[in-house]
Amino acid sequence: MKRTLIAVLLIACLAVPASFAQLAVGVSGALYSDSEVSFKETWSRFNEGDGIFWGPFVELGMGKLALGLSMNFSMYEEDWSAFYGAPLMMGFVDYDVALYLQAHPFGYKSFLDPFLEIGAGQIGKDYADEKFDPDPDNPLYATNYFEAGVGLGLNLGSLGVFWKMLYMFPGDPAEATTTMEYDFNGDGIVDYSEDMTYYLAAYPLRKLKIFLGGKLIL
Ligand SMILES: [Ca+2]
Ligand SMILES: [Ca+2]
Repeated sequence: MKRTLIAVLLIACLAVPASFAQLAVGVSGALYSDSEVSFKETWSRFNEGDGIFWGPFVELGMGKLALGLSMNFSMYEEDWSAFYGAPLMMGFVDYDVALYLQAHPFGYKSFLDPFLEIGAGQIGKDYADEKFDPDPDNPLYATNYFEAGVGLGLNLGSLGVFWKMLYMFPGDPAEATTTMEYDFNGDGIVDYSEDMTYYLAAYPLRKLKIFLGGKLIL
């Protein structure tokens, strides 16, 4: 989640001097696919609600540019009864965090608002409950990616809705850091510790993600 922290700081730094900028907050749902999905099919999959990642986003509109940070999540349970030897449903969360830049040729608040977007993010999976998580500092699977695509928004004053479709491309493998502790003489006191960095198992990256969302321009 270091990436998320950097993204938040970046937006905060940019927000301070940009007094002409417009801050927007909103909620979006994302669906993932390996082939292009029509608007009609997108709408029906959102209505079924299956496999949609929901979450908040914040955007900073600056004339014809906007900088955004989105976080989308999907919570679900897996049946671990066979593995555990007793009935057990284990909760997991899949997440997708992205930092992106948009170009709005008609302006960020225009009524008809087509836009282009590029960005970078991480998608991954972890235990939903830290209590059961053997490694709370790191996800189970994660994949870094780049994204690029198009969108269309409709804005009525301070309220807006939008659709966007982004292609995702794999980036550098996601790293995790964990502290290894060694007690050489078995007296219960750690004699040596070091941070170990390793690559996480990859989260399967789909070709496309399609968003529907709404925002409030503050
Ligand atoms: Ca974890
Ligand atoms: Ca020792």
